[in-house]
Amino acid sequence: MYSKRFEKEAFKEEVKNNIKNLYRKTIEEATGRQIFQAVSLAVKETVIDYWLATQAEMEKKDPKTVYYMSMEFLMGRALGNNLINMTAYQEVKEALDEMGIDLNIVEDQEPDAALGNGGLGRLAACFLDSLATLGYPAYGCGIRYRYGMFKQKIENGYQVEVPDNWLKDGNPFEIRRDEYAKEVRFGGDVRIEYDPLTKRNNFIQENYSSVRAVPYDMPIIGYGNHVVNTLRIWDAEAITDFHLDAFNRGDYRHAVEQENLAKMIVDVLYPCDDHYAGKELRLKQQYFFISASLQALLVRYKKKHDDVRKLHEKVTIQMNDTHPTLAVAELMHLLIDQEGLEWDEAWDVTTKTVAYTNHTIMAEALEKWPIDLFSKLLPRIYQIIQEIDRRFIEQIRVRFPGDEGRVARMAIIRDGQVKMAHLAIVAGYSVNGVARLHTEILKHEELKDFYDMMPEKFNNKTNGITQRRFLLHGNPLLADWVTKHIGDGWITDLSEMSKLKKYVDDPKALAEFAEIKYQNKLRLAEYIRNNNGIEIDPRSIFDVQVKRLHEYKRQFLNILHVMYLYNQIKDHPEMYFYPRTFIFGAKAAAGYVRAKETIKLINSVADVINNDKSINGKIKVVFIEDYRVSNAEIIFAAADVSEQISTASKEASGTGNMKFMLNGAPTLGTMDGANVEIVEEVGMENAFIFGLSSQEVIHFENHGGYNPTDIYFNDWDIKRVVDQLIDGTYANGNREMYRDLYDSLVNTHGRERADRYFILKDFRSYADAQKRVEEAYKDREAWSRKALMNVACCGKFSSDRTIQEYVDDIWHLDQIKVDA
Ligand code: 26M
Repeated sequence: MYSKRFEKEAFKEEVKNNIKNLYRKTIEEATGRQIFQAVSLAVKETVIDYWLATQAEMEKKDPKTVYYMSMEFLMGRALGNNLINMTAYQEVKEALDEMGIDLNIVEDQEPDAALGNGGLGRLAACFLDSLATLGYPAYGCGIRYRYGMFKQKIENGYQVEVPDNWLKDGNPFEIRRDEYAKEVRFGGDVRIEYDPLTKRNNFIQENYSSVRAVPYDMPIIGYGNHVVNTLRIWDAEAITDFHLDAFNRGDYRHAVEQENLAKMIVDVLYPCDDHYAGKELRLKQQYFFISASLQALLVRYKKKHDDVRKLHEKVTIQMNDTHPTLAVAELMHLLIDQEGLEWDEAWDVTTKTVAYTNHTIMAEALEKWPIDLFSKLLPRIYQIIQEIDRRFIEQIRVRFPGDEGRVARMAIIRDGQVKMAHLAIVAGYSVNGVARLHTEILKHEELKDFYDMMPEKFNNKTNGITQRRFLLHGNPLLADWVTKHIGDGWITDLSEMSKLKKYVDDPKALAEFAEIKYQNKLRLAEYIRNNNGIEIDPRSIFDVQVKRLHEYKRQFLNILHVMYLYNQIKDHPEMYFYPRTFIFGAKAAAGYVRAKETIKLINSVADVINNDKSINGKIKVVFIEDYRVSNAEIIFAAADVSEQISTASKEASGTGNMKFMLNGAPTLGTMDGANVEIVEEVGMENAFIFGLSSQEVIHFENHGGYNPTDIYFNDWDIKRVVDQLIDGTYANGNREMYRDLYDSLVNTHGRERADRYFILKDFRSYADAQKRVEEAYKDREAWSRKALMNVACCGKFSSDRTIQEYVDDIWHLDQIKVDA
């Protein structure tokens, strides 16, 4: 019954029928969007069969399952990826061809599911892909935001944010599961009632507001194995019974309030990934999805098991950063107040069930909730955290008698705040960083106190990416070429890529490989022509920096260097210069002023340089609007150079760096995050490394920083570029437009050091590395060899490897097999 595969004729019939039944139209009359819906629904037919088969297998085997809790899942588009993982892409493409429909165009009709900001959200999406592909039972648990990450428009060089109404035409792959709805309660008071029968205090929440959480399930399809896991995202609704009831009682206001609360909670993803702002609504979002997910998880567990004291034998919960850390206290609440466990029993289960991943050392991103806000919104949860804190502090005092400084640094509740990272570490049975260097910095700097007390919890899990989306789907030319040379084993075992090493000295192979890069550059050039109206030279070096805009990621360093090159070309028109296209893509958080100024600067520099005929097109600068998962696939495939230039120690891992490597773009970067491991795999000679080490940066930071004016006044090329920020060169004579960016480099702002991110300090070394890139690129065959070595050495950076490590060291899941 499950073996229904794509039979071409049946599939074509299905698409036609869908268009007829959904829209009362023929294929010829249907719009692109309608065809997308019809095709997706036809695909869903088969998906559902696999999904049912997977569920049946889980029912039978009762395997241990991971619940990956995340505020973000940056899934991108589903249709193409689903076809790829069902190994049906080619057949469907042919079937549609026969109907006069181009699958590529159909795919382009789908909006990205942009339920995430950047690295952390996309990592969650890659992990789900790998879990299903490796046959591990997993649920992603998150929020079904009405509006995902905003769409970025560039107007007059400035970023403008436009709402992303991604559900407007409906989401064809999701299934609403009304029967699994749960109630989530906010606010009110906790009444303590002694029960003489059980001789226990009962904690009863009263006068609360509540919403109804309704899950929507999305299929997560494993590659070629018929496993379909579930991404469960929660929508919020007003509780209608209550609404009527309240209305009848005349409590109209309360009813309307609950309606509004429900609408607000899931309305929009917070579009910042850098700054914790202490917004009450954000805390509501967190509790909403955590409470609903845990309630559902317990119901599912109890269907097969009667002793919740053994929950950890069948369930593990991974918290994607501190955003889901309320899971610790909510699980305690459910186990104690609903399941009747004693505190110690509940704590034993909880601390064997939850684990925590840290994604940043940036202090401003740490979640610390004001006590008054927290205790009003979540009174019972707050009580529980107080008790966890009280017991933890007792333990610190036993381990480190008399060390009250340590108590102050490690307490969960301190200085009027609830520190979520501390709670996550105290309760988690595992604490992991996301690249080797990052984990070392956590152990020896940021989380040193916790590492001293509980070293056994700490471990590293270097991030990875899924090659199914970022090579097989995103770069079909290279994917086919690789398969032709080494077979298709790499699709599920990326370490097979090392077999390409035998071609790195084969001129014919190198020429073919270079030609594929060229074809991909043509594809990107066309995208840029259509979207930016800029003509770029496909023979120029495509030098690419795409990622969220952040000061620590140093897009500013990149554009200052472009300004420096431009000065050189203007001064020495006769000088040899290999044509370069500098490509940027980045969204700035809506309230991050300096990030937005940097976007404006990049666009201004682009305007000036791209319109200067005197430089013969030697440099072009392109800012790609609305960088997102779908255009990322096109960008990575076409890149020659991967810019990974964060201030050392600041980028926890980076995952874009791995996507470039997979697509044959050498890294130009600092020894930061996973760059360190990339270089270790590919060899120094196949990367371009520059800048301060993390130890040097940390040393400067611990000793009051460094003095950028020493550099400014002694390096005239640097001074000239920095001064051009305030002499009107890139601002039509306006000297104020980039004053703040200028100041950030050379003037101390209140408590903020000048050049906090060591841009001037690293400038020369960056310019030298860029020079080495140019020299290396001139030797076209030697360059292709470097590029191919990057592909050949990328095996470690598959999220399949990462997930296998999570399973072996943290989750201990049972694998499942699905016959179809
Ligand atoms: C916090 C508070 C309020 C609103 C939003 C946030 C928030 C959202 C996302 C904070 C951080 C967020 O993401 C951080 C992130 O993406 N970190 C990146 O994680 C990647 C995956 O591990 C790493 O590769 C990157 O180095 C790291 O920057």
